Amino acid sequence: MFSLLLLIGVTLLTRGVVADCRLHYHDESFVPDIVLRVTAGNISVACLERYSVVVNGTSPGPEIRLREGKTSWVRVYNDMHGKNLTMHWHGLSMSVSPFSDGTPQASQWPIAPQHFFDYEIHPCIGQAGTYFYHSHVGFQAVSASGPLIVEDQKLPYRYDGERTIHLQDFFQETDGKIESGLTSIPFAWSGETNNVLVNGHGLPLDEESRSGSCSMAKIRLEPAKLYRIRFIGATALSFVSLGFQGHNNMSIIEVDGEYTKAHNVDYLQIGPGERFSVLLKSKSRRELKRDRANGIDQYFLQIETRERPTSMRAYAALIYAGASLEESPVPRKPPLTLPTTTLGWLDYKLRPLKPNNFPTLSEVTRRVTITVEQVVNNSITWKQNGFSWTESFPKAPYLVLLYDGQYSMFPSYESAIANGGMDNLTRAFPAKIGEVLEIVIQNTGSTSGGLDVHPFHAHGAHYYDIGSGNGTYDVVENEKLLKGIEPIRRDTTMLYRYGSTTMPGAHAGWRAWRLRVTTPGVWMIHCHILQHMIMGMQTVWVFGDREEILMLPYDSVKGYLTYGGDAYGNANRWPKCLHRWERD
Ligand SMILES: *[C@@H]1O[C@H](CO)[C@@H](O)[C@H](O)[C@H]1NC(C)=O
Ligand SMILES: *[C@@H]1O[C@H](CO)[C@@H](O)[C@H](O)[C@H]1NC(C)=O
Ligand SMILES: *[C@@H]1O[C@H](CO)[C@@H](O)[C@H](O)[C@H]1NC(C)=O
Ligand SMILES: *[C@@H]1O[C@H](CO)[C@@H](O)[C@H](O)[C@H]1NC(C)=O
Ligand SMILES: *[C@@H]1O[C@H](CO)[C@@H](O)[C@H](O)[C@H]1NC(C)=O
Ligand SMILES: *[C@@H]1O[C@H](CO)[C@@H](O)[C@H](O)[C@H]1NC(C)=O
Ligand SMILES: *[C@@H]1O[C@H](CO)[C@@H](O)[C@H](O)[C@H]1NC(C)=O
Ligand SMILES: [Cu+2]
Repeated sequence: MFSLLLLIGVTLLTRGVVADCRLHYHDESFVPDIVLRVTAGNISVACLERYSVVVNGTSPGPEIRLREGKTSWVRVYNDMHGKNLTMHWHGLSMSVSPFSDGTPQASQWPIAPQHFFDYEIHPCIGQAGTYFYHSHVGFQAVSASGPLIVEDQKLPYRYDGERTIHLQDFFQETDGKIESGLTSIPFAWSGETNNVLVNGHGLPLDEESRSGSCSMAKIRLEPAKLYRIRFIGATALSFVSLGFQGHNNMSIIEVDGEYTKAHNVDYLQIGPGERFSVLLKSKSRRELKRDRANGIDQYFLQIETRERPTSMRAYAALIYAGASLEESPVPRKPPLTLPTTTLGWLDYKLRPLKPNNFPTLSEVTRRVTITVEQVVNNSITWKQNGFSWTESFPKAPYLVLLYDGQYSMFPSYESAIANGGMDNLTRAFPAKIGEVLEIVIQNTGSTSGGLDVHPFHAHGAHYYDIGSGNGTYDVVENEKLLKGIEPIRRDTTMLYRYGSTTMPGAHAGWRAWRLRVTTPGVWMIHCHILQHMIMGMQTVWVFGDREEILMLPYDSVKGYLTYGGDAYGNANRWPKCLHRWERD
């Protein structure tokens, strides 16, 4: 139990949910449900050393499990010196815990070095699924991430066991060097990924660098079982295609935390930020016996990167009990032929397991187009409707500025409407509660004619993904493709490229979403490629009017409004935390 702290005891009624807003001292009597400790140091990955930010000493960090409909407190320690930190709960909507979303300069101050912060997380009923946590500062998420599973009260599919496959990139340069290169004049690229890691494991591509100190990931299976395999795209840059050798097709049952009707595929395409659960039937004893008689006793998960100058291939091993080889050599010849990028993969094909209140075109109140463009000169920046957003703008988080009465940072709705959706003074996209937005992300040729792919991710709420295509979005044509179907809700989907070059500024591919604006707050929509984020490919959305956003009494949020304020604990001080949900 926690000890109760004085003053504020207002109970708010938000959308039928009783949200609390009492301040509590989280002293020694308060026991967080989960504790994560973040440090920076040298780690050895895939036979290489790298100075990395890690959670609980490892990359990926430990898998954490929450329950839908239950409030959990996660205490995150920034044990680093000279580095800020936030933790983002990727895919969870954080609807009533606005200071817990983990976006620096949007919803909260970062956790200062040698401080800790207690995140209140309440996955609502219906949000069970596959997520991950990651730092939202600079390039830290390349290594500071881990699986986050929201367990079901009642499973809609039955299976015998589950496995998590957390995919990450490995860059040799440090975060600091990569960040400064991407933002300096002249521009310096991070380089390409050295490897794609599965659950932190990988073998170097060149044989000379391999040694006993690293190995590929082993995924252990028992025969004749149905497994739920949860794939997490926690890569920084890599967009991958992957498949299992020698196994039956996989059946997709969950995407980005929402259950779907089962859909069979023989490969997956996963961009940074996306998650998929599939059901996979393991081999029967008879099949294993037959294969062993033919000298096969292990199978590979084959992973290949796409849409980069060169394609990289990585493997993990599927191992059944009794396999003769424990250490898997890399196959001499790739066992699978994985397709090149399938443009529009699964668009219009997946269906929600339960009706999801998909808004029709006639319900759409406003269409906002985010036109993305790469501006190339001595520096390279990404712009949305002519503006970049990085952690250095604004000087304090929007939510903090608003609570602090700096209403000039409240985006002007009128100016935004006049300007295609964005208010150019605050660089924010405002929307009113109750609006149904159609958000179109429009790819364009860079000032030097280049094109790239971008996994677009939204915080705050899941959107209905209404597809993608070449050229310019055409609402009439797309409506034909949507006729009679109910698309699923996602939080990350790919903006493809339909060629590697085009004319500067030419419209060259789009992705579109519909969004019911229900949750007041400050939420980000951004490309999930970490390099692109640092280069400006982020936007901030302000949902609700001033009163709706500033729903908490000022006295109860004071500790959140300064960097290192009372809501943040340290060695000498317990934090004073706002409880929006009572703990069950
Ligand atoms: C992380 O490490 C701390 C101690 O260093 C431990 O108390 C905590 O349980 C660990 N968290 C998880 C999720 O394993
Ligand atoms: C980490 O490893 C790098 C490369 O091996 C080395 O240059 C550096 O000194 C090491 N740093 C620490 C803190 O051990
Ligand atoms: C940490 O964040 C604070 C507040 O935004 C900022 O003033 C400070 O420069 C940051 N520190 C580092 C090392 O980036
Ligand atoms: C596996 O999926 C592919 C298409 O994705 C299909 O052509 C093939 O028939 C499927 N095989 C089985 C055994 O379902
Ligand atoms: C290069 O482009 C950036 C982004 O548009 C701009 O801020 C900068 O002034 C440009 N520099 C030059 C030398 O043109
Ligand atoms: C900002 O938007 C206003 C319209 O609201 C427009 O008049 C002005 O030119 C814009 N400024 C810039 C720098 O884009
Ligand atoms: C996309 O459209 C452009 C312009 O019409 C065309 O040149 C290109 O071939 C198309 N790409 C694909 C993959 O359809
Ligand atoms: Cu991008």
